Amino acid sequence: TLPTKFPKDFKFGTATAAYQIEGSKTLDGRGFSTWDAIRSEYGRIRDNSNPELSCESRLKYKEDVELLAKIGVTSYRFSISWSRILPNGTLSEISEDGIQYYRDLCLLLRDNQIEPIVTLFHFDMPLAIYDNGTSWLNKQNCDHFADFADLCFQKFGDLVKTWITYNEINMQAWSSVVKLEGEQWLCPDRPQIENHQHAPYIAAANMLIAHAKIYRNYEKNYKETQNGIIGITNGGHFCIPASDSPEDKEASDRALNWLFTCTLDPILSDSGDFPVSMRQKLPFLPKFSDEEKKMIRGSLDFLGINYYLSHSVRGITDDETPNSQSERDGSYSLVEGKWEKICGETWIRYAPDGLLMLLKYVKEKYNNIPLLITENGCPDYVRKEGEAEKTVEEILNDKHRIKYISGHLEVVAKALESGCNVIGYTVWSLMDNFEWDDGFELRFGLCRVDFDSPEKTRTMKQSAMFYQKFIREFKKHHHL
Ligand code: GCO
Repeated sequence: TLPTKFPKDFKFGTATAAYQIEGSKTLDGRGFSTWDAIRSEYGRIRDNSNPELSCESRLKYKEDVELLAKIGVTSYRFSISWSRILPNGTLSEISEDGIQYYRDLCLLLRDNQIEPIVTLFHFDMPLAIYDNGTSWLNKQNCDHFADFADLCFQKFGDLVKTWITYNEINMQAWSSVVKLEGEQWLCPDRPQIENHQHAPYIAAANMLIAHAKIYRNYEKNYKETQNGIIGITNGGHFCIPASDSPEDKEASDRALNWLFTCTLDPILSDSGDFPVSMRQKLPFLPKFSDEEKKMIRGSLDFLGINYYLSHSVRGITDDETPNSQSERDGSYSLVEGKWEKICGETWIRYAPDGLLMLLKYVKEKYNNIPLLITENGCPDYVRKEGEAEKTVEEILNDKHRIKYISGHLEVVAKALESGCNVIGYTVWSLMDNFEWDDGFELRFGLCRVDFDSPEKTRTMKQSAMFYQKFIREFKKHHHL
């Protein structure tokens, strides 16, 4: 009965991102992106996989749309590669072939009654402009991004009605620190940032301004004729106090501000600013002008959330070192052991209870803004030391993923019952793909990709069949 609990217009989809699936890195006159550079450095990607290896979805997109249609999804979230459209990152050169590719993809989706949900930035910045400055720390890049978005509205706006400016704006901001500390080789001429600790906040502020510019541009010039909606996706790092003690509660609230609400409060809270607890602790936080605040506040039609796990948080004493590097500004520690490691030795935890709390939190805090779950899913089982390698047959029989997905769907149904404004659920990912620093070690696909075969053969795992059946029942119930 679970599938019948979702309203008729609920979006059931899967997601991918351009750099993770496309391959064909020079086709269409595509320019290189930051991730081409990262991958070409031996040792940077955990499995040292061949930088050319990919799903080749740029060439096999027809087959992929067939797969989507077979599973029966009503929406497909993918991203447009900025440098496939603008090889230099700027309007100085426009690839008509790149534009044609994404139009063809959208048209094919339309023929199959699948709604495109398009992410404009999913971590792959054109290398040409990254070198220029330092990623999002350079305000000029925000203007280039706004130009790119405008071009996308012009070229695809007749076919695309649901846009996402940034994927995981919070995580993108955080990783700019790592980039500065560990990746100087990528930006030898980087401007002197006084203190590396400041970088994520400067990046976050710049990205929020770019997002708002894009939103206001759409509102003014495209909304009336195209009638689409614009959202932003945040990584859904929910935080739960490790105990009832006031110290843990305080630390957990603060952690949530750092990890989650930081990039949303300026858009969705009345203050139009970063959370107060951050302003108090970080006097150097960038300040928004009144004009910027006005532009940012309310610049959102729906909120996208990627949800994979929650954190159990405890407070620490002043002389204790937090246990997690990236969270050092927050002065708190994350506690292990509360949730099941459903897919073996990975960072994923099975915490659907956290998703329910997160959905309720967003409902209360942000006035029940429409919320799209833009990603949720888990990788194939990762064996512990000494455990035997899984056979292909075992990989295809992915019971743990069915448990993971159905557990979260149950929670979404509960959230709907209690009045949360969830408009859709998206599985990460349609198929196994390039998992950033983890290379091909973590495979999140509903469909297996045989990367060793020249055809990169796709095979539906049991979870794909589960999702297919689920959506079929949902459609049947609503006579779709
Ligand atoms: C991210 C993404 C995806 C990942 C997925 C699994 O958060 O990095 O949006 O690109 O592949 O989250 O880690």
